[in-house]
Amino acid sequence: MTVSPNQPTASAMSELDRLCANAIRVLAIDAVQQANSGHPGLPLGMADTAYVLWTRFLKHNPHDPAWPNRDRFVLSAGHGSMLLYALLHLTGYDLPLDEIKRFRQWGAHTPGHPEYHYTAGVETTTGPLGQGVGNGVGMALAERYLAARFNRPGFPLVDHYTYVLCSDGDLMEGISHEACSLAGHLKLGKLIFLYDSNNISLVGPTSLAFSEDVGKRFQAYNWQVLEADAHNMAAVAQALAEAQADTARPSLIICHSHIGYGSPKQGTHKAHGEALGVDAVKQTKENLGWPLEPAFYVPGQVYEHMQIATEVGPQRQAEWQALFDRYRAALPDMASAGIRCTPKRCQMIGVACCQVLRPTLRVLPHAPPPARRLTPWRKRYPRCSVAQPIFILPTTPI
Ligand SMILES: Cc1ncc(C[n+]2csc(CCOP(=O)(O)OP(=O)(O)O)c2C)c(N)n1
Repeated sequence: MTVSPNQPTASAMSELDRLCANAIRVLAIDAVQQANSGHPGLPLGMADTAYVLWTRFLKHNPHDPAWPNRDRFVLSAGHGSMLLYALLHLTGYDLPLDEIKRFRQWGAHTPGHPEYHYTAGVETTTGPLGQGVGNGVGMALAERYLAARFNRPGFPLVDHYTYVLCSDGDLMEGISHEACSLAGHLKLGKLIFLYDSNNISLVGPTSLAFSEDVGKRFQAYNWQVLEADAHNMAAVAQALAEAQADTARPSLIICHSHIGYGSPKQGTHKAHGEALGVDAVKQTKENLGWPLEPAFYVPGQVYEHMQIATEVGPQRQAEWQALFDRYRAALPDMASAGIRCTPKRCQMIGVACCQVLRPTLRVLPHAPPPARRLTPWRKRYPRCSVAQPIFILPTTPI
């Protein structure tokens, strides 16, 4: 069967869409409950938004999670890791239901946060809030740099988006200011943030410690700022389409969500970071119109619908591979240099530290141009900054 990639339209969402989002919610609360550990609030709150992104916009291949031109998805609010594991499971990655049931258990492929390329399909999730924001900016910068270096007319070899799901805590952190300022300055138009704005943090409302106007702040950084009701799938899709369309500015989509959506703890910090409890899980399922038993129940039509990614993804990868084959035939030297630089073989570190920066720059042919690399004072005092992405070349044979 030939499958067209899902179009990023704001078409009406169906009951099936709602069912799929609720499947994400139920897997998250059952897994956290079984582990008696974890964070149900974010997956419950951002399930609708994440579902829209993953099924209508994200370019990914569950059968080959590391293919070079995939879109990147960074879960900066890594504490919501069950959101990501549920998405991976439901869209057909190598993450069976038994692994979901073993959330946060020793040896499981659902260890929780932070995580980096341990579970197939996890790009990176963070523990220290704000770090994923820096990672995302670094990844978008890497995309820009590699595109400038290797793309040629008719050969858009490097051409993907970087999506970051971040939370209030991420944007409170100082690193988010530095990283996002740079992203705006560099006009990283393929960088899209989904900001889970739920007004709740670890111990209470964000108003206890956070009162800035985040939208105005990002406008000042020269970002496009959009807003959407996180539970209105059509609105989220519309905002994502607008974000993609603005190629001159990174985009921040402020997603107004209810933490713990559907649970009796909705809208309170009690939904943030502990199992809901048996009664509250039951009540949540009732509110969502979900069967109470068995736990971890997912209707067949949810799998059927969400696993379309296993058909669309390989198709998109095959198209890219055909492009690369033509590129290799036309530009063999560039192609072999490019292979040494592919994200599969290289690791981009968004935040470089001074101990590794200078020696690394000496040996890496693919580091950014000197003007952005070391200004005169940085030559004397190189410091930590996302301005210095580093491509670590593979030690294994290519
Ligand atoms: C740098 C850093 N400081 C503190 C923490 C501890 N911490 C984990 S989650 C959290 C609150 C996060 O609140 P928010 O980002 O609003 O997430 P939500 O409650 O909406 O899920 C905190 C303070 C951390 N992970 N990293």
